[in-house]
Amino acid sequence: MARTSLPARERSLLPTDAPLSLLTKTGEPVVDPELVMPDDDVLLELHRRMVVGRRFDTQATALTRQGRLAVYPSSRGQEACEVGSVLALREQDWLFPTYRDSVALVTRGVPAVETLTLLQGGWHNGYDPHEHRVAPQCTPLATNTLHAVGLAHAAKLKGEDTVALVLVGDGATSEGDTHEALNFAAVWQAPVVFLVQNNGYAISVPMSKQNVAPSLAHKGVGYGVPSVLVDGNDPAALYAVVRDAVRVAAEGGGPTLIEAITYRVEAHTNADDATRYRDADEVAAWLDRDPVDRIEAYLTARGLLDDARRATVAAEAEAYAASVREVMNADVEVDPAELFEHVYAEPTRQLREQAALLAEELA
Ligand SMILES: Cc1ncc(C[n+]2csc(CCOP(=O)(O)OP(=O)(O)O)c2C)c(N)n1
Ligand SMILES: [Mg+2]
Repeated sequence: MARTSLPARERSLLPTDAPLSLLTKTGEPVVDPELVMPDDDVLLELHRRMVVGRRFDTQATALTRQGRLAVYPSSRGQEACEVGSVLALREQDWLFPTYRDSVALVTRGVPAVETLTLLQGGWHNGYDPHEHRVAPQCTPLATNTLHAVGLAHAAKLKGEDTVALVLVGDGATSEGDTHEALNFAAVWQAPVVFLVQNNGYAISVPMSKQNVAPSLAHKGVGYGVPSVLVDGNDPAALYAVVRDAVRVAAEGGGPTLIEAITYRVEAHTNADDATRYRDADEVAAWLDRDPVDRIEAYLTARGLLDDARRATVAAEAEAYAASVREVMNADVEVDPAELFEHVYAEPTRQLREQAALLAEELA
């Protein structure tokens, strides 16, 4: 039986030494007794969503150059995590993303224009979190870990079948919030899955400057949270591992910490110059482990992906990017007074004063 399919009390607290994988970097299947290859229809959907997600990401970066977006943190190279984790969720589950996870949002069904409102600077959050069961994208690092544990714990108390999946970066694991969240998730056996996208850097700070634990997954052990280390550029393995952690959580087995080893191909955001702190050789080595190429190679070799389907998916991605361009190229009228709305249920005296001051200045 797959190791990650065991009941909670038998699940290993320690991650494996090597990241779990189902596909080699060139797309050959890996026989791993601990993981089950997802069904063909899931693999095809992973491929389709990753191609569309990557095209969205490229389009969003282009919109920063045209001044249509204030900032965009690209997840290029991290599509296996962005798409694999979201497809592993059930409809009733909640996603707690960060600023980097716009591709996860659109994969979850949040309209592109609503996803990009925050990065455009138009509004704090452009979508209804309840409609999609996607919390607002967190910019303060790791605060979403606590939100996710809170929601998961509340769902459990209410007897609801809901799992919370929280996405964080490697850097966010150095924040106290992550540790408080892991501890309470374990104490309460909350139905929550922590997915750490270890993309090698926290802006310019490499992993070697902020962590000496054997892996980030090892950080679950001290809290009693079973931990999994997975190849984050392997969409099949990523999906399988998250799906299993969601199932365990839904069955009352408690939290799981997953560390996915991946790489941020682009700079931190369009405002960052990554050539100042990393070599081109390092980036090239990771491009060689590209998650989209990997699943394409596997599906092609299996005869599941032919030129016709590849062309259909590419056309869908182009049409999607064109629709994103069209809505984002429209000028938006932003009312500065709206800045003060929805900050508190009842605006504080200070907020009212600030709003009045702004109104006065604008007049
Ligand atoms: C609490 C807090 N401290 C500092 C920052 C500034 N900051 C923004 S992104 C970032 C790096 C985060 O790195 P990581 O968690 O690895 O995520 P990645 O950007 O690589 O996806 C920092 C330090 C912040 N947003 N929030
Ligand atoms: Mg990082």
